[in-house]
Amino acid sequence: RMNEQQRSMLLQSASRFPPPKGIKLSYGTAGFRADASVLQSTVFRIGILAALRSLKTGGAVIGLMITASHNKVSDNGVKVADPGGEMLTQDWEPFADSIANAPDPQSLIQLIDEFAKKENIPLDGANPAAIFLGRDTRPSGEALVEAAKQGISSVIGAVGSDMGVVTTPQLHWMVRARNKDMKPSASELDYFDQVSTSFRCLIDLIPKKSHQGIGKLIVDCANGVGGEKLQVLKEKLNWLDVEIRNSGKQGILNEQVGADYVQKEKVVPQGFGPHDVGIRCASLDGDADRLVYFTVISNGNNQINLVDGDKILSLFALFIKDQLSILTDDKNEYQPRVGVVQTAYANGASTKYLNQLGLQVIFTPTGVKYLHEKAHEYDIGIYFEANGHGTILFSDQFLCWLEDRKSTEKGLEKQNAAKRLWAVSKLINQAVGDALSGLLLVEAILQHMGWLVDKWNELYRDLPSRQLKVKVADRTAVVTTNAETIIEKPPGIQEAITALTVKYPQGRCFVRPSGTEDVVRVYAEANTQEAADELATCVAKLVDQFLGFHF
Ligand code: G16
Repeated sequence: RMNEQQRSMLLQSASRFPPPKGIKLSYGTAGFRADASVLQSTVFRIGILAALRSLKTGGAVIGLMITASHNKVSDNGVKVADPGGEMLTQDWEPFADSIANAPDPQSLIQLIDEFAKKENIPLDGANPAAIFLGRDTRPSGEALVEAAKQGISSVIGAVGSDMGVVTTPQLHWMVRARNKDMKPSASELDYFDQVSTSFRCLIDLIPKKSHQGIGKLIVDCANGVGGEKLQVLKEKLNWLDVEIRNSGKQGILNEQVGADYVQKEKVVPQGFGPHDVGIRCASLDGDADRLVYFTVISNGNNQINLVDGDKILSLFALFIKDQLSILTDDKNEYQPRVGVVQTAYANGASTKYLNQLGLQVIFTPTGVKYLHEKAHEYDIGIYFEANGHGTILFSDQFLCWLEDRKSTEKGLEKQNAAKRLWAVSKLINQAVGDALSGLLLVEAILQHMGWLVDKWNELYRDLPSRQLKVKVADRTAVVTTNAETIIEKPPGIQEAITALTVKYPQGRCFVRPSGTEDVVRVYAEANTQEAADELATCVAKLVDQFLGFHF
């Protein structure tokens, strides 16, 4: 049972953070997200949750990140990182939901008390709890971090360490580094050291013959935190051939810039235009956990060739497969299992390509929490959402085997392949999708292959697709199944969508409620752009008929 001192501390602090009236918040695809003005009490309460999670996991460091990632600048949100750096365990989401919506301090404390009992969480003040806090560049971030700190310090023994303005993946990395890799400092500096060292290692291992220039890279940083951090890497790597744009000095966060905009609208971000034709360009999102590439089409009226998350996944898969085939053959006792994880948004052509590479492709619902979990089932699990969020996970068993290989392999080729895979495991974020380390890996692989961006883009040709958003009265009315490809509720709509879809050659279409914005998303794919556009528009109208504001 909670002791009296703890109870009165919680009561006192909770009364300073009343929940907003008439608003129901829910834990979505990646934590809570809403207009920043209504989030104080939610963030305060998630501060408490993070402290409880740390107590539950024997004092491991938990991460609490204030960000609304790709959403507009007036929104904000909170993501929680578990001890391994991954997203908060899904079993705790219902508790997060219930405390976020508790109407008053008394009911909040009752919920905490009951949950602590059920989960056997010691609330007697005898145990330490540690939380790393971070935030993106949103103006509302500072005050929300303060609210989170108040939540943390109302749990006796809990200590929050403020990491300041960081990318979301940096915070997840630090949490993991502290808990799993036992790095005593686990600071941002360590992050920069590790990614730049492993990047350099990959570059040093490039065979001389493919060592040719691949030209300059321009990065759109969504006017977010990524700009400042990429600048650090640029200086550390003495990397002259990268130009940083939309770094946030002017311009509004995520407004007509960034990975979400570029991937969904398929047009150039602000600050890009005809003068960039032929140059390799990339876009990060607001908290730098997503990455896409593109090139500007000449005379194309701001159109782009999009190189999305699926293509990044394909490039990574190809490289990993190549290195593994140098390293192993049928005679090897140990055959590492490689798995690829995608969602329904994956372009059909990418799945076909990955299958042709002989890789096993698995589908999960949208949200890194699902993809990450699935990828963990493999020795090498590669996951990417089409929107550019993804990474490569390596199992402990595989890394042990690899470590041994690095030194015991006789042939230089094999030794180098082992070293490359090792460097990839150090470079690419093991906790969550990370635009900065992902970008460095793309750059290293392109240099290794001696590939220009067009060559990469031609790995396969995307089926034309279109994504739309529809505002509806209540998006929770849409319930999906089968990795979000089929609508179960409301009745009738799925039949109507299917009837439309079969009219289009290579047609595929699905509808799901967003877990980060108050909209329903429509995705359509077909053999021509006109057909994909038409299918998406027709289905968006259907969604409006079934669920729109028709009072
Ligand atoms: C978050 C999640 C992603 C997800 C995206 C969109 O991204 O981390 O896994 O794909 O939301 O989700 P939804 O379609 O449900 O709105 P971010 O970059 O916004 O944190």
